[in-house]
Amino acid sequence: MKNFIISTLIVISTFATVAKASVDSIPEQLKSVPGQKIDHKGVIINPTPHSIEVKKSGSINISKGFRLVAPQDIYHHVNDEMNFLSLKNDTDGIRLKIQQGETIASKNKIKETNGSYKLVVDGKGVDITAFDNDGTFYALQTLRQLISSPVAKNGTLPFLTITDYPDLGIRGTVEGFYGNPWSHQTRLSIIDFLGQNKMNTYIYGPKDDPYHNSPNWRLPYPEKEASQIKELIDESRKNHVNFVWAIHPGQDIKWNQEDYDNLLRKFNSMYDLGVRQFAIFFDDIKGEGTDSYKQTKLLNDLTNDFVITKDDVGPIMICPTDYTQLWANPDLETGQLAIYGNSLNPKAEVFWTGAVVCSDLTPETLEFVDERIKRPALYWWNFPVTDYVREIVMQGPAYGLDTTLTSQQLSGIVSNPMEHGEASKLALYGTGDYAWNVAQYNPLDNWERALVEVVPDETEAYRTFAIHNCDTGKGYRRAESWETETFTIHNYTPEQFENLRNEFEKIVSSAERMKKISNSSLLNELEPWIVEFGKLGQRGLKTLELIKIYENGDDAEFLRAYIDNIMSPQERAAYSKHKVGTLKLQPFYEIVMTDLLNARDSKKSSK
Ligand code: 14T
Repeated sequence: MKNFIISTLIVISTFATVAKASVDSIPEQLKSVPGQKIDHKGVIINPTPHSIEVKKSGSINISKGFRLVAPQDIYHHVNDEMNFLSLKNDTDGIRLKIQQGETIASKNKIKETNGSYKLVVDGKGVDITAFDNDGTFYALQTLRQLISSPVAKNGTLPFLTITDYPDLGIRGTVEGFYGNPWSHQTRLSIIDFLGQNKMNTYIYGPKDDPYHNSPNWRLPYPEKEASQIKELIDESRKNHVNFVWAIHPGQDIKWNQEDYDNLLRKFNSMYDLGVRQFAIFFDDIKGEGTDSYKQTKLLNDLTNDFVITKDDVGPIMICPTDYTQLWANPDLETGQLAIYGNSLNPKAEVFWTGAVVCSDLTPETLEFVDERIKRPALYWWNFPVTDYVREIVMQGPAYGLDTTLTSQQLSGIVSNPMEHGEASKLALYGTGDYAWNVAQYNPLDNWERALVEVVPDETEAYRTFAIHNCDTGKGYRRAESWETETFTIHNYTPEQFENLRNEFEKIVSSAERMKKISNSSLLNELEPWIVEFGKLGQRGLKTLELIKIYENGDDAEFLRAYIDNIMSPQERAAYSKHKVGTLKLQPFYEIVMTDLLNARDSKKSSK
């Protein structure tokens, strides 16, 4: 036992030195999150509408449901999307009038762009004018959110006018991580979530799907997988989401007729399942597959032989091997990006991840890539992906996206999420908000709203869990625990002590409450981290007690309590698989434990 304690103490001091270095040097940019919480006056709509004007007075009673007035051709189509409304045919319901099309849009001075709409609530009812089908769908999503907003709790909607349209054409997610691909259920749920938040793109490209990757990209999906993909496509269509199927053939592709035919055959089999847009990923490969000219020729040939001949297939998206400035050859003639720019079909979308693999979206990095590819890049945001830090669950705000950018600089943004799909919804909620309304994007406010959306029944508990589970420790660093102040045993005020104790208590109770949330898929994903979170809370409380025990001066009692608060090797092992509070709270524990022991030692030797 004694040996164990001594060796543990040694281990701890080693850990603590590392931890101490990191807590003392928390980089300035990890200390806060951009944006601020806003009072939305009970009207919560995501993504943030471009313009919303709530009238000072006037409201309609919606408790009796709606009566749809729309031209025949859109009546049927809209009816499918309205199951959230109680639709009536009698005269009791509030009139919901829908008009759609370019002519009516231009007459009403609505921006003539895909997805654009105007929604008016006044004495006559609800009036929707949309540019196209997507616009009507988005208007109905807005209406759905209005109805479930706090302002409508009493069964009324205030008079208001919303004018709205997306800034970026491509908004959504790329299932592009290493690790367990999402389950079928998760995918369905994500696709619904995308539709509900006006995102229009789901790119299917999990690295660990054998039929996406080498060598089996050549083979058709087995029956079960094929029928599930069909279901995903159906679900996507209902949600106005483009299902883009990606292939990752570069690791073993032979640039010959046989493999070209293999690719064509695979694309055709995916087409038969209903896929209408494709992506080719050449990331993370070595050897022949990286050849820029061959990649370009392949995309161009496929565009001619497949996309154009089918005529209902969208432009191909391509992820270059040079997908980040970190290793992209910058040469304006011989670099891969320049070769794409000079010869790739101009309709092709080209992915880009920024200055490094996981990085912020900046004007500088887009300037670099756009100049070379000669088109606005499609941003592949490696957030909240955690395939390089699987012990972390990323629950922090979606920030690091420049709010001055326009569709001239980027065609869209897709977030590469965690293998934990439900837990990734916080980040997708932000990505969609940014892509829809770039200039007004407010990361912190978005996160506050996302927490309510994802865990409506235990939002406070989820917030406490999330705020302490953001940073990666390495790679794409994220602010964490930004509302919590820690301290050292040598320097703290009673108030700081009290605040921190309250926080650790909140952590313990939040961990308990999180076990009761109704979203059971989210709970399943988070469960091991929730367990660790509860233990961290307990450990923190004991650490604070220990400081007081030490100050009281009873050495025997101190030693007993100290040993009691040492993490056993088993506890360490469990923690190392599911880390929580890595930026501030766990380092606080490590540092205090070391400092207390050192303080006791120097007190003893000075006697
Ligand atoms: F395609 C790319 F844009 C991309 O980001 N590719 C991968 C992606 O699948 C992965 O999820 C992501 C985050 O880890 O980064 C890329 O994968 C890497 C990047 C590296 F720098 C794998 C290993 C690396 F060393």
